Amino acid sequence: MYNEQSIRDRIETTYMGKNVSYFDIIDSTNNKAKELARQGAKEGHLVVADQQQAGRGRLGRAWCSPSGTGIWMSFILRPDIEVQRVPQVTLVAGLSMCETIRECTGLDAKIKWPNDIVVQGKKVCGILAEMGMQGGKMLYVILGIGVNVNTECFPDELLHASSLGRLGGCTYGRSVLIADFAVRFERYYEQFKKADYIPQLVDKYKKMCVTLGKQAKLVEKEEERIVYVVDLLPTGALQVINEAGEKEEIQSGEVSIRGIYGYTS
Ligand code: BT5
Repeated sequence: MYNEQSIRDRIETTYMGKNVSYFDIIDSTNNKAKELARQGAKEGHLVVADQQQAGRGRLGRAWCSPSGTGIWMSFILRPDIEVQRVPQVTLVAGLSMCETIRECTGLDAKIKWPNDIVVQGKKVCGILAEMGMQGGKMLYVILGIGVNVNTECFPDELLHASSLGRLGGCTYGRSVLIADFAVRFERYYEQFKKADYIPQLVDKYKKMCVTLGKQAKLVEKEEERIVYVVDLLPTGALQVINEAGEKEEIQSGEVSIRGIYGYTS
């Protein structure tokens, strides 16, 4: 059973996911969350759909969101932080979801900077944070998360996609995963808002991140180049050494990063 009640019944947080709007079919949970945010929905409000007809990734890319198989959800956040810190919300969510997947499935989940969770080199989750501004002031952040939970088949073009069910060899409860995520995310998000905790969160993120300490392919628009990934900076940017031996900072949102031999390695 997967519906508003099954999700509500399991959520044990103070405010994250306490209000749930559930839909059998929707265009995109991020769109619905934006609409609700503009109407004044509170921080932590959660929009969930069983199926998305126009699920989105970054830079307008499509997100495959069939019915009965995955978690397609968006949280409304209203953090009182500087706009430059908003991309860090993606990292906090990635850390939380990586822990959730490990805890609920036992699978060896890793984070592929900035917004993918991978298991055995396959993408099982993607995160899309979008911001709403008015008159130079940030009104809300929509944190959209897609997890392939029990998906059996993917379109041929999604070479790097897989699901927890396929990799774990069993079926997992979507409401259980959402509830576990909400607790972890609420805790880390509260810490994240108090800037003192950033070094601790960055340390935890680094331990689960597959992107660090190796060569990688940076894909920027049409251009590809090889860099060595040195570190994750407290700002959430990646520090790399380019082919000329110079240090550069790579901000999320601008680029995709790939392994040289495969999706992550
Ligand atoms: C992401 O973008 O990975 C962010 C995905 C966020 C989806 C959630 S679902 C709930 C909420 N509502 C929305 O409309 N969106 C959010 P990006 O890094 O740009 O990756 C997109 C790429 O991943 C696509 O171009 C495909 O190559 C691949 N892809 C598409 N669907 C996938 C899937 N179900 N599993 C794995 N990979 C997929």
